[in-house]
Amino acid sequence: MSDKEIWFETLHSGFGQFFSIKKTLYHNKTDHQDLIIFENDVMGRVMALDGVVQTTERDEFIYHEMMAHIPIFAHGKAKRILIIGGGDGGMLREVCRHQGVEHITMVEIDANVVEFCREYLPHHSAGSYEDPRFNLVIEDGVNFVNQTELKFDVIISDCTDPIGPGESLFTSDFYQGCARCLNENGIFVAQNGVCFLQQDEAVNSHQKLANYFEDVSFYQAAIPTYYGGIMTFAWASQNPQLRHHQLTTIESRFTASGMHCRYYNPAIHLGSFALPQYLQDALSQ
Ligand code: AG3
Repeated sequence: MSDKEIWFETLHSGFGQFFSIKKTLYHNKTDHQDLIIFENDVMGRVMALDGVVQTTERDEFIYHEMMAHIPIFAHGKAKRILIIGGGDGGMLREVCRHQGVEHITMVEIDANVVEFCREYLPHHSAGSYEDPRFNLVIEDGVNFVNQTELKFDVIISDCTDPIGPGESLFTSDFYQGCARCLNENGIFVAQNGVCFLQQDEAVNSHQKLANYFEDVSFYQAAIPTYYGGIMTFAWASQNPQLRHHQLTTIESRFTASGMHCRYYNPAIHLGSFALPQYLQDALSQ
């Protein structure tokens, strides 16, 4: 390893992770951020934006399955899905697996992320850009949700952390726009960082979302490359029942879908809403 170039993540100063670069496939500044895609012996291809790992070939399935299938199975009849961000294509791939979904819009601010991930991370999108239900919009997510006339059943905010272009996707403006373009029984989910290291992010999102949604909470999964423990996903809807399904309800929806996942299953679905006490305490202060 010693003769290979080492890439250090810079998200949390003073505590982090590194990757050895077997080969750099792409590295350049886009109009919005610094984009690197490289090959690593352990994690496969790795994509980072502004020094923060966004996705790796080896563990991306955990994140994408959890953000797509939890809200879609909880909803039960989701036909129209909005993905905000998602430029690597992994979220689109998982959403496309739902045959009941009729329309998918993805709003990504950075066309270059889409272009180079299609080229260098082909297993992420896995052909889903060709899906006839799919519509790509290159635009700022905040503008889109505040201006569109379209309505959605599920909104998935597959964003970066609230630094750089991702910052606006953690604002009241964005949450209000999302509440505005959700149908009745609609569900909003968003990545909210690793709560052990980024607890303020969860607390802030919780406070802001509560101004626009009746039911606001989080669910969680451990994703190895988002180091520091579990990642929390914000959950917001006007209907608290959507977060409290019986196992049998989710099981029958999952069975009917004919899907088999690598991380998600109905027991994980229910269990992922259990949150550590330190997070519950922080949220209730
Ligand atoms: N975007 C979320 C990356 C979060 C990184 N944050 C962290 N490690 N705390 C993932 C994009 C995948 N489609």
